Amino acid sequence: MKQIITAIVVLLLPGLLSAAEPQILKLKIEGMTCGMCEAKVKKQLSSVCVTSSADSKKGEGTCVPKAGVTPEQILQEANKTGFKTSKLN
Ligand SMILES: [Cu+2]
Repeated sequence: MKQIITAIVVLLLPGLLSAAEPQILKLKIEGMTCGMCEAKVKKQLSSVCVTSSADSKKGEGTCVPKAGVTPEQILQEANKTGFKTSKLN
């Protein structure tokens, strides 16, 4: 009986872990020069991301997508800011 339970846990574990861990999308954001630019990107991303970040020095950003949001939708939203955005991962 114990073996069966162990087998079930082992089988279910990868699925549970991937469901619990939100996938962070890494973005390349070109053209940001200051904190205002970062704020503009983050504000735009707030409609599609649970949390987001933007770093003008690195020219990068991150986004934890809201449920059901695709990476394409996030890029579309980010590109509305005028800063050319592409996926890093
Ligand atoms: Cu700026």
